Amino acid sequence: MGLTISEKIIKAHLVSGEPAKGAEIGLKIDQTLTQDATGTMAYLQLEAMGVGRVKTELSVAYIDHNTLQSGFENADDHRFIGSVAKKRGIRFSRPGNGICHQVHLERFGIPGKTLIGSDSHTPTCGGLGMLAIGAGGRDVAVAMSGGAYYITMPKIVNINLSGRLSPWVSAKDVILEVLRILTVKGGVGKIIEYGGDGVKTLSVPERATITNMGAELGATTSIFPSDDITHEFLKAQGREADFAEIQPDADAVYDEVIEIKLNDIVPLAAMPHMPDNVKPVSEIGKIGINQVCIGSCTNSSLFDMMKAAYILKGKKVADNVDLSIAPGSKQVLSMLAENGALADMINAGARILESACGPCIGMGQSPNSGGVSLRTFNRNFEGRSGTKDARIYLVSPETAAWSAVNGVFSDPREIGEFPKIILPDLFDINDNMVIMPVSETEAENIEVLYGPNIKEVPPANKIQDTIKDKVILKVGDDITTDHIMPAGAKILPYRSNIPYLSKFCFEVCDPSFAERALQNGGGVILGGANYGQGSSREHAALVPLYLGIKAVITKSFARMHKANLINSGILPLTFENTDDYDRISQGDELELKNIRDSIHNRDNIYIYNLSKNEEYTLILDISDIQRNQLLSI
Ligand code: MIC
Ligand code: SF4
Repeated sequence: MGLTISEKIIKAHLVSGEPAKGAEIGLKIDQTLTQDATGTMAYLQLEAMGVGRVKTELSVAYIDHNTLQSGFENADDHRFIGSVAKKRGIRFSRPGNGICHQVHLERFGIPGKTLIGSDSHTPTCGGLGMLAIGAGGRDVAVAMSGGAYYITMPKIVNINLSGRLSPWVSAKDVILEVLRILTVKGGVGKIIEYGGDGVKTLSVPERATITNMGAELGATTSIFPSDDITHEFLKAQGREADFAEIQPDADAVYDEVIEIKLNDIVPLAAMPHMPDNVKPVSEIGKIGINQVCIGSCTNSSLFDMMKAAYILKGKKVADNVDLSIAPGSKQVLSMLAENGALADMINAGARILESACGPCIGMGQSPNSGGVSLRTFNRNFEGRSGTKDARIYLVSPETAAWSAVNGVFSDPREIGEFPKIILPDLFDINDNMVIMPVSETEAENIEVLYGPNIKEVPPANKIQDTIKDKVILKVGDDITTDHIMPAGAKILPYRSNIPYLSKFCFEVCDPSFAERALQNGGGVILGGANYGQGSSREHAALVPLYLGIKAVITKSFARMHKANLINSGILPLTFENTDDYDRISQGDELELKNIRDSIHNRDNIYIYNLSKNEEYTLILDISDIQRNQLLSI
């Protein structure tokens, strides 16, 4: 039987288990990446592991999230990460060098290699034919120290692309179409592998837009073949030697095949407040808008920026619109400056932001009250922009730029003839914002520099045999890690300070939660389906741990959050019968007994609702390695 692309890479990196669907497998990790908002926790854990030098082929520490230095905290975090990087053999990408995923795609990703990153959009490098997976900071620290990365062998879904995109329809519309079909839960437990003739019509950055937003499907990762187009891209990045062709075997077997005709796709938008709430732009109508933001790891490549610049050239941003543009990397920004496109953007009235995550993570550009904001980003969760009642729409750079000029939601197909945008044979290559680590001997003289805001990582919970506690919070379906542990300019500087951060836990859903949890000495959280979707941030587990949460009971969990809960010693339990969710109310007193034995014997766990005098069955759906991990804390 032939192999898929993912199976080939998995086979070449397998260190434990058999890659049978649903079985646990351990993978050798070739490369890691971290960003600063999750990086401090990852490096604190790496330091605690006592690792001299990292064991990976390449590890890069990026500073791209917390770049607003309105106090000493972020600068201290940058300095801490930079000092660990220098000492431990990690490359350090300085603030301003760009968004981790865009820079990694340009400068470091290699087809056929494995990459894990402490950021959910790590699958961006799947656009290069790399098996790139998002993970919690602790898992990335383990990989840096030479340990395997464990996943449940996913199902492999083939999305067969045929035809070619119509003018003004873009890669963003492809992934929005996939989200419309599969929803934010549709990728859970799956790798999405793209194939078909249509693939040949998409450049590497376009493929990367598609794999990037596979994170919003909940997929383990997404991947494209590595072919002639990948070869051209790597050559233009001066990295021809990194090229390797990777195609699925002709008789590869997939668990599911989805056909998408590129010609049938039209400009789409994800409406507030979920990335799968997708509608054609033409159906949304010419509604008034207040803000447009172009950038983020989804849409900040040179190609995307050139399209936006073409639309803006010689025009003026509408008076009612605030347009900001953040090119994804120093390479993109400097090339826009050299070819004049940057001047076209500035002359049209765009506000140019530094090459970083910026508004995507609520670091500035929060919209006005009730504002309508069109963004080329990947997440439009409620409150993430920093303005709770703002309405965020996710669109392509073409739709964003054209709407900014018109002042209303506009379909870019109105523009007329599509320009020929020629990408360079050779990109500007200048890695002078990547600081190399020192040699092993010199490393002895390097001091790791902590700051006063960098506090310890709380030790994981020791699993008790009995939990008798209150349901301290009940929430619904699709709770994101942005609900559990919000981001934004005010809170992000405290990513290294769990006690301070804890004040904001679940602030979007229930501002009194943190205080109530502290007063009660913790408790149990009750959640709906796909609990913990979205980011990789382990803060969404470390903060509940700090607040004394012992178990989270849900209808189902998102992959990375579940792993982060286990790393923190918080039990991720699901209902055997999801209707039981409705039987439990916030405030009910629950009792779970014989927990350690049940974990050990792989038994179900029974839960008694002392307030309602009822009993329900819970499942702890985890691997043997995770069982041992929980029992050994
Ligand atoms: C995000 O897009 O939500 C983030 C910020 O990049 C997160 C990581 C974090 O919370 O620091 C992610 O996607 O993993
Ligand atoms: Fe940064 Fe936004 Fe991408 Fe997260 S999704 S890595 S915040 S640009």
